[in-house]
Amino acid sequence: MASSLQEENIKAAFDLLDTDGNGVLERQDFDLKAEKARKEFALVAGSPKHRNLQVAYTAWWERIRAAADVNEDGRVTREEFVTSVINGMLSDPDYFDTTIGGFARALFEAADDAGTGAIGQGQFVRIFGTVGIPADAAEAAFAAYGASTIDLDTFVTAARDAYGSNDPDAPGTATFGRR
Ligand SMILES: [Ca+2]
Ligand SMILES: [Ca+2]
Repeated sequence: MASSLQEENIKAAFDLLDTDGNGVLERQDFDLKAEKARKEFALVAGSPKHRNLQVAYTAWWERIRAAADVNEDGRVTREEFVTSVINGMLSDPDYFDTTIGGFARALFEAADDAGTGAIGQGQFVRIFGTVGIPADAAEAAFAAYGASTIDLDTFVTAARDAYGSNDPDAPGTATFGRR
């Protein structure tokens, strides 16, 4: 069974992903997210980093759609989403890497404009801002690392924990403001 913490975070993820706020997830919600990140990090349209973002968001949407859109109308309801994520987590140990991992990497690379392989608090907050997470929640999540910068692997783990950690003390778990 998924814990109530996981379920709360998955519900919060749905609300974040429903970018246009119409109560269902559709391809457009993910296109809007990718565009928001492109603007935030001033990526040149069609550049490799921009394409990576689009590919990652589209892949994430397709994964959600394939698992959750039972009636194949191109729309995923909150209930469909929660059920599919919980089933995915329980049945596939690589679920997060294949869903969240790609998009987290693409966002990290978009923010890491100097290509140093590390990002500071400001970049971290901007990344989470493009997803829809308030700055204070992102700052608190970053502060939990107790470091001035974090690397890609740490960031991917943070994104994974925000989404589905069962450990209330993992730094990323509180990203949605819930413990
Ligand atoms: Ca929507
Ligand atoms: Ca549907």
